[in-house]
Amino acid sequence: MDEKIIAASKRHPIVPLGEGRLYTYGTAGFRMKADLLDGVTFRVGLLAALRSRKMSSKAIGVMITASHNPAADNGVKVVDPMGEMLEQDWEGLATKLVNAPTDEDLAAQYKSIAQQLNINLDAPGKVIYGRDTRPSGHGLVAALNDALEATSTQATDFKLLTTPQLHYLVRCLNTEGTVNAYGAVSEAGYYEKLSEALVRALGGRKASGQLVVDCANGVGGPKLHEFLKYVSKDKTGLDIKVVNDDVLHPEALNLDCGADFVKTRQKPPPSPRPTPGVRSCSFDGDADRLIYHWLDPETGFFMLDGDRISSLAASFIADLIRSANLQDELRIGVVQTAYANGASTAYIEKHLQLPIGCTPTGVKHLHHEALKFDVGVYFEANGHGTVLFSPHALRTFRDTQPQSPAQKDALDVLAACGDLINQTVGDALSDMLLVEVILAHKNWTLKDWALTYSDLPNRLVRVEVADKDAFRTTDAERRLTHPVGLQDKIDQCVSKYTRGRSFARASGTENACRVYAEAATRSEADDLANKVAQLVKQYGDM
Ligand code: 16G
Ligand code: MG
Repeated sequence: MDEKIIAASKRHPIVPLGEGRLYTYGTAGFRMKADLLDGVTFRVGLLAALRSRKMSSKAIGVMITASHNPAADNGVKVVDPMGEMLEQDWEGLATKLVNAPTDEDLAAQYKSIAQQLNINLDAPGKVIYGRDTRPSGHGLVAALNDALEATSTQATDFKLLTTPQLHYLVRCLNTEGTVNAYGAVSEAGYYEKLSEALVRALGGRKASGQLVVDCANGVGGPKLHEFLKYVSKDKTGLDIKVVNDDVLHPEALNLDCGADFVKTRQKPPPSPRPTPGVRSCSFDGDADRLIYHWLDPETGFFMLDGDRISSLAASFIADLIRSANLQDELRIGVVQTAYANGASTAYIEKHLQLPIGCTPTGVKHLHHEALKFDVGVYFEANGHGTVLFSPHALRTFRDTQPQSPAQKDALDVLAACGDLINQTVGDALSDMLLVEVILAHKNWTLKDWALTYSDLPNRLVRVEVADKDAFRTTDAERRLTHPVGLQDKIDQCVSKYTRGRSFARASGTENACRVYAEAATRSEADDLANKVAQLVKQYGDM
């Protein structure tokens, strides 16, 4: 085994990052310029081989993607058996394994982790993997496969997939043949499950008007085309026009399009030219983020981000739960991060009267918190999120005897939503179908949806600092404990603005700090963001 790993590792050398710098498994796994990733991916293969054996030979997923990042980047992350993100303790092991200085050290680390965690290396191991459309994905898959071969791990290549599809497949594979079977273990199984749930969730209603879907020139494009083959336009009213679906020119990926572009630039993708009044939405490069938007003929561009999707979904499901007379039986809650617009938080708390949890940035934190509810709605403002239903909730939808046609309808739609909404991770395609279902039920346009509340103007600023690790936070990243004294200064600053709120945190994906600010007016929000950014810069350079 040792020799095999060492020999294979020699074909996938790790590129030293230089003095004191380490590869770290962050919020999105390992992500960087693709040419640094060959050795990293090989080593992640070793980690996945260990993880599968630790998890009683269950299948582990590995996804090769850099999501919304530029085409030249790539990334690799590990999916746990139920389709969740890799368990946090293992992130440290991943970092350790990837930074082993020599091939021999690597093989020794592999064995020592197995020993420490009582992993039987002779047990069977199983890993499945997929990749987005980046050309560098081919080579990285080969590196991954070499690690699986060197460790005699059974490997299945699902080729091109969206990230949420891989999460789906991992869960399906590990629940196959059990009472919790999640679906057929194939891409077709995914489309069948969603298209069938879509019809049930609509319950005879139809989507109206065209929906233009910007696929960021990423893997979402071909996958959405594929999905549409499973959907009857007549039955569902779904009239989708797929745009920015060019996967033949790799450099086009995420370039001036996609969910991240729309969210950060607060404008529609310039191409194709947006038609005023048409309902539109954008996926990111691996189709796990969704942002709705449209160009209003009178008032201009308007965006419905993750906060909006979250409050829409929460209000819809809470209404259904009341119609099903289950409000005393099932607890529904919403989970956000500090980036959620204050207006959305107030709307959910005061108007919808639902409990809210706030967690640090990163999907795994939100997901974990959402599991505490029977129905947990979680979204990051950037458009990543989903709705989790507990086994108890799903059973209740199925087993409750309806006392009226209205109650039956509510129970059926709730059960359908449980199948429509990806239970493993945020999924742009599945979330989009949910939004379409809700709009059809409410007979709403995007404008009706937008009118539910008004966002507070906000601004995000990126600040370069010498050492981002000097910035440490508490209270779900809403307050800084370090550098000492900075939080007081921020508080003083914030207190001068109407409805002002601001926080600073170290990025988990780049070497920089991010400052968020919101206030009653555009100019106040901009001003507050700049003032806090100056403070961060000043303390960062001290
Ligand atoms: C990663 C996270 C995303 C988060 C972002 C924040 C996952 C799968 N992805 O992309 O949820 O919003 O990082 O980036 O957890 P930042 O730390 O650089 O602000
Ligand atoms: Mg993504």
